[in-house]
Amino acid sequence: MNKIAIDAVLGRIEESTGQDANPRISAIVYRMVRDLFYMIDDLDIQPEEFWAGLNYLAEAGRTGELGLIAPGLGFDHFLDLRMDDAEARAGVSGGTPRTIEGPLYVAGAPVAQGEARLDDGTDEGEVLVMEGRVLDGAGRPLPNATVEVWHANSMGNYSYFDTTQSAFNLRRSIVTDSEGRYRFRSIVPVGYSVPPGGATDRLLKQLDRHGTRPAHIHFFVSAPGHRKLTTQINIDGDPYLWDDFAFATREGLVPPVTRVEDAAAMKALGVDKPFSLIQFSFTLHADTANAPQAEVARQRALVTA
Ligand code: MBD
Ligand code: FE
Repeated sequence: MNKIAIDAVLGRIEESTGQDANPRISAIVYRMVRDLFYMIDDLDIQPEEFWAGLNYLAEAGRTGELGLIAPGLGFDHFLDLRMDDAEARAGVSGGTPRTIEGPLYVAGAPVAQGEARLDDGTDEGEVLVMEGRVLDGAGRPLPNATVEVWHANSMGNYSYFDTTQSAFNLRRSIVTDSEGRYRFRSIVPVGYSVPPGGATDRLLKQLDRHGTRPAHIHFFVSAPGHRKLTTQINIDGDPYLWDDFAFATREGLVPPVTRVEDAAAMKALGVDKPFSLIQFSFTLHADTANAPQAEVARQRALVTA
């Protein structure tokens, strides 16, 4: 179609806007409609293709997979890069890199002081100990910081979404001690894969892509007077380490994993097999009025006791 005709119909649609329209929503909706009209015309999208696309999105909504399609198409990572850019412009730099939250956080996890065991003892995976501190920009420890941690089991599945796991398995909120330290015992996670045959999987197959994440552990780290950090660490050596379907692996978030085989260290933990040890400290930025709020409000699962 010619541009004059497309713009004419777009004009008629925009003119239908009422006086009390929400200006932000109107701007976004009309921009989206305009971009999609032009896309339909440029790609000569046929009616069957349009309806297939609409029904595809409806299915993804019904089955709860939009939260997987978004990271799979790079939206979550793109929002991170935009937040990094906004921070850089506000003079906020250094510190532990952020990376995406993903769709599998559950609010309301048990709170522990200083240290916690995350696994319920049923997972045969290798024992993992992770420890470190929460620090401010000057390297000073932050006592009373909160380290929220969540990760998959040795099948790559997350409790709550995987209803076979116990409540809050592999999920805790750990408050740092007087020296800013946190420490937890858990099991080494395995990378998550999107549900086979689901909306995300079928889309990725059309793109000749896989739907697997490398093994990772999620964190929200917060402390009074500091910007909330949303991040992950990766388990080094995972074959998908730099081939994450969600594009979330970043330099600075792949700490070395030490295999501990020392008998005394194993005995101190009460384990009879070697375990993995990760030491990693988080550095937060002080609050600033210049940068957009680091804490992102979004719909999340919440479980209350
Ligand atoms: C995950 O575990 C995850 O972290 C993301 C971003 C998407 C899907 C599953
Ligand atoms: Fe995850």
